[in-house]
Amino acid sequence: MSPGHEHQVEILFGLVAVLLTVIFGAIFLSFWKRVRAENKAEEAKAAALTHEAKREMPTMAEEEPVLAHVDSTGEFVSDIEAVDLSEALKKTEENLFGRIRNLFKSGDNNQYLDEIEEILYTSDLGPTTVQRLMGALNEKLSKKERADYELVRETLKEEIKNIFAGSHSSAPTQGILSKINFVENGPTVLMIVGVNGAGKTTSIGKIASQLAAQGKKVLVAAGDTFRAAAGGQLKVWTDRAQVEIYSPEGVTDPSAVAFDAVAKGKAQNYDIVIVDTAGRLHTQANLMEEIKKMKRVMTKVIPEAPHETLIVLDANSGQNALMQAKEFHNALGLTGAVLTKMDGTAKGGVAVGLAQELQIPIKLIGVGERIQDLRTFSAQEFVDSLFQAGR
Ligand SMILES: Nc1nc2c(ncn2[C@@H]2O[C@H](COP(=O)(O)OP(=O)(O)OP(=O)(O)O)[C@@H](O)[C@H]2O)c(=O)[nH]1
Ligand SMILES: [Mg+2]
Repeated sequence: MSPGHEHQVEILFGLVAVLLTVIFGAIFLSFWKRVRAENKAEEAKAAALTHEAKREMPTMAEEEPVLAHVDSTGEFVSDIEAVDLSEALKKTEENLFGRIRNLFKSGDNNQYLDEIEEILYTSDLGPTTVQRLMGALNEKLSKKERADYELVRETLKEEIKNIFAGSHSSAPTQGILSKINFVENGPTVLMIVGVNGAGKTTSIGKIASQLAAQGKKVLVAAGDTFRAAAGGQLKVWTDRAQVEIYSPEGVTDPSAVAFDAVAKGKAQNYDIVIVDTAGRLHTQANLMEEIKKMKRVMTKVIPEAPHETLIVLDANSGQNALMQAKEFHNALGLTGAVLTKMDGTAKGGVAVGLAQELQIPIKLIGVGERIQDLRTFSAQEFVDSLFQAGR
């Protein structure tokens, strides 16, 4: 081969090598891009699922061993850590009386009553309650006495006690059973209602656990057929409480679940049937009709059922809680309230507003996310702890 030809062959080889490099490079690049796009899609899908799961499943307290006993009065007592009510009410006390205390420290005692009124109006008691408390200060204290913080405080305390006396018994509570209309020839049916996220399912878990600790045979009905993750969440709670759950697969009608659960409770001699319901706003007319129907169908199995219709109210919702209770009461005829998230809220004063304006007894209070964080409500203890909290 002549040197000219050799050179041509070299050039040809060179060109083929460059071409092959370009082709392989392009193939590799497109392959890499595809893998990267697929990875990104997977990541986006995973993120969306996590988001969905978070939306569906509210945060739940980590499972803890339940170490508790029932004391001589029948009260459920946690052995892990006793919940100190005055500790839980500290922020509420600060919001109510802390500001009044500061006012007295500031000195200008001519303006006290006007300013006290303003403070009370902004502390979730509700206008009717504020008027009643101001009336007591005006009537019971002379002008001179009104400049004495201790006398003002005592007068407010007495009047708040009087408000509770209208709808709450002053007898010491004897455990959770003393708070429900328990029928010996059961089952006793409890229906739990309220707006989204108020703490219904959590409270049901806590209630079920206390009733089970009293030796009662408890069935919890998964009547929230609306939210996809509701059944699973309730199952976690019934497992913790070690009680039975009634959660039929594929049943989407909450009335059917309520009816069947009460029938099962009756047929299988359960002491208590607790019916969970989906959260709803009192303004959602169709959902309010649905819950009325749920209540109605239970009477077909047991004419007196439900023996208790309890509204769960988030204390943080302040004045809104009063509105919710009024509307649910109009629709369903409530027998009591469970006030949740009293731990750490500054709006615990809503308890006084509820007693004044609704005359519906607060039966239980939630003071945390754990299974043992539920207390029977005693007006006496509440008022004492509230006034103790600022000491
Ligand atoms: N700190 C505190 N958190 C609570 C209390 N009760 C409930 N929670 C929390 O409130 C959130 C909502 O509770 P759920 O029991 O799911 O409320 P729900 O009313 O069943 O909600 P829906 O079924 O969506 O209507 C959860 O994160 C609970 O842990 C309480 O007493 N204190
Ligand atoms: Mg729920």
